[in-house]
Amino acid sequence: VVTAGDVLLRIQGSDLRALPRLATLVENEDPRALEALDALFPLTGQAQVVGVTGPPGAGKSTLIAALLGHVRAASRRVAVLAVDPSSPISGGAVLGDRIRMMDRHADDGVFVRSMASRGRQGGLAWATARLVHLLDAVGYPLILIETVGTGQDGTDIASLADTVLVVESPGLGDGVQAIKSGLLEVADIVAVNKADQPGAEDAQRLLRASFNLAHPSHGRSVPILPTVGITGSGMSELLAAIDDHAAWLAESGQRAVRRERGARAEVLAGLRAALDRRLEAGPVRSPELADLIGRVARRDLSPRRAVNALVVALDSPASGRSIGD
Ligand SMILES: Nc1nc2c(ncn2[C@@H]2O[C@H](COP(=O)(O)OP(=O)(O)OP(=O)(O)O)[C@@H](O)[C@H]2O)c(=O)[nH]1
Ligand SMILES: [Mg+2]
Repeated sequence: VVTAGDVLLRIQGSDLRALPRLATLVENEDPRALEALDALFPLTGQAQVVGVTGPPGAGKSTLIAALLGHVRAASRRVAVLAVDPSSPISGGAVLGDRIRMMDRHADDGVFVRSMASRGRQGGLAWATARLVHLLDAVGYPLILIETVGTGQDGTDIASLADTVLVVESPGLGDGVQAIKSGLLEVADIVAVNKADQPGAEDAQRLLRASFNLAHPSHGRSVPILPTVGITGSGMSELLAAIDDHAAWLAESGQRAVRRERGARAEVLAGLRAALDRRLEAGPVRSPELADLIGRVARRDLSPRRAVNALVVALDSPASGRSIGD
């Protein structure tokens, strides 16, 4: 088993051979790996985390594979996580396949991992956040996360990422899917992919108009860039837009705002999951809870008031040690 100390030593020696194994252990929520991650956490916060999202089949995986080519050509290291890759709807190729097609699998400046969101609750698997922290801690300066953009996932990716790249493609005659999905509200950059196909210019115009109408931008205009994932056309502009956004986040103070939002979302999601796990694990031994349950059973207290009393206890200053002791 890899200990936090082992990992730190190896990382300081630039030895990342333990990384895939540690990533698997973290993904499987191995207790010792999670402790290693806790120890590594202070090293995080250096990476630019880019959430790549958009409708099924828009070309996210293809685009990421093409973008990797440019990132590596600039000798930059990059990690890619794909959550629930290849939706059954589009039948698109999984990200790993795309990257192998580009013959980059042997390149140790690239770390690629696909994660299924099987059995995990809360839209985008919050397990992804842990892998992001791991990759950040071991020094990947750029981390791309592919996820199909629907409802909850869109909001989660916006909490997790510093930069949200929404990948759109010319619609099948029914307008632009991202406008309907509400994804544009979280977009920092929009790629209109499949720009080789008819309707791409219309899609760009439609998107531009939609941004002019709404969407808080904090004084920044959202770039809308044509791309062709299958040829790599538009990739240098896309990478430049990602770098520009990173610089803007730092200058505008928005990075701190986003990090705060992300920390809050992750802690609250973790709290919900931990509560669920704890409640499923068996009877709660707390005398306060037993007392409340007894009162509900005797019709002395309504279930709603019992729950309220428990939730209020979370705010009590007298509830014991502070967290992290
Ligand atoms: N013509 C054209 N086809 C493209 C382009 N980019 C991707 N495709 C094709 O679109 C299909 C879907 O591409 P993927 O990269 O798998 O799309 P995705 O968004 O990752 O799909 P899911 O992960 O399943 O949601 C594939 O057949 C790609 O070859 C492009 O720029 N132009
Ligand atoms: Mg994909």
